[in-house]
Amino acid sequence: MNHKVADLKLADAGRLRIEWAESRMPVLMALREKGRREQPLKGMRIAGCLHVTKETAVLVRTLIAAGAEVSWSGCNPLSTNDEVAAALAAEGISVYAWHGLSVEEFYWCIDRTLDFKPTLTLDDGADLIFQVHKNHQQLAAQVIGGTEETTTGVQRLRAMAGDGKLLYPVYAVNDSETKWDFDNVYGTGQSSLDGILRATSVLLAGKTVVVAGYGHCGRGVAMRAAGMGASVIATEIRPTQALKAVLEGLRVLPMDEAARLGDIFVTATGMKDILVGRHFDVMKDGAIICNTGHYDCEINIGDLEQRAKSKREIRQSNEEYLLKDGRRVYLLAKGRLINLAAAEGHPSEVMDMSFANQFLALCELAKNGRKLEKQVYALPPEQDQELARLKLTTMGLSIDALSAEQQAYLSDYSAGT
Ligand code: RBV
Repeated sequence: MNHKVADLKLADAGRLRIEWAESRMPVLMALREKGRREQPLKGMRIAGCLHVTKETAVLVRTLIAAGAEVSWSGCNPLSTNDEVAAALAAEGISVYAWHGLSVEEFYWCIDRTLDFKPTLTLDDGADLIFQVHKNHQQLAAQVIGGTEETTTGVQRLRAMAGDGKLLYPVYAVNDSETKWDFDNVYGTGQSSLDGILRATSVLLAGKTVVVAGYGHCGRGVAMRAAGMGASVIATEIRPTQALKAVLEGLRVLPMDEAARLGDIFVTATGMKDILVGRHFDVMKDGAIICNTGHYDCEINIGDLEQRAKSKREIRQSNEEYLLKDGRRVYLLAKGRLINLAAAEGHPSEVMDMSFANQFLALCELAKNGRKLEKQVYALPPEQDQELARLKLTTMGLSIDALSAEQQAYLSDYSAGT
């Protein structure tokens, strides 16, 4: 058997979800048709470790249409959509993923995808590529290259390349403008609020939302929370980011002060120990806490457990911690990324561009990967312009172009007042 999923009977429901996503991902679908004709991934074996969602399924089907063999695992214990996993397995695709697997099972699934000796790897958070480097180094020689989807993964792979430890080249898909400037901002903004609302159903208007980290993801969450009528406080460590938040009209405070004021806390930093014991000690009764960063280290759950008298699951993805002094704190999705654990991840329309970048990066590796150094590479910026243009076209939008005279003006240093 080439798969392990929760329940194959969910396949029909999963197929419908995937079809729905396909109807919202025109750029990737156009690349699929081109790939079907040109077979750029023929002969490639791709091991993927990325949230098993309806959007990911569209990517997987596209890779196969372009000639690849694929074996897949999820990249987070709580992000797999079991219906989608069942649909992929029923299509004969090798997939090892189910919602709620343990950490041991998580690595077991990754190992199964490595059994078929990939020539390309695809990561979101770098767990698969680390597993190759840690436990399966003998596989690295035949891997032409890899791709990485997210900020946290790219950061770690750069550190690894800096130490000379990276065994094959990696494309940092996250660093493409058509990824980080859209997926990270609008994707995270909407899907994180989606997760919070599905897990709580609270009214956002009038709430104080504390967003930890004013990077692209934090900015997206802050913008959307403000749009729903919340007053938003940002916490930061970089002076320039803090200034941007202030000039966007947000309050900026250290977390030690914000902790007393927030009704809802969202961590989006990529750093550990953002919410710790001393913060839980001063939070309001009823405070809601969640994380949208890649790893579940931003909220120190051990500190919360220590302060709790009891806990119960009050609704799906929502645990009530009754603290010793009688206050209640609500932890969503066990501190794992709220948008994928409690909702469906980013909407298809924005993943359309992220996964178009993934697809093109893998095609480029299949063609020219052997010529690359063992480094982390960015995709060419022209690709962003092409993808954005294609996206605009599919939205029925057209834009202006410079005339020949205007082009000349760009490099005319004699022009002035
Ligand atoms: N992400 N994928 C989805 N719907 O498949 N939603 C979010 C989806 C990715 C996103 O690109 C981000 O970089 C990563 O999840 C964080 O793990």
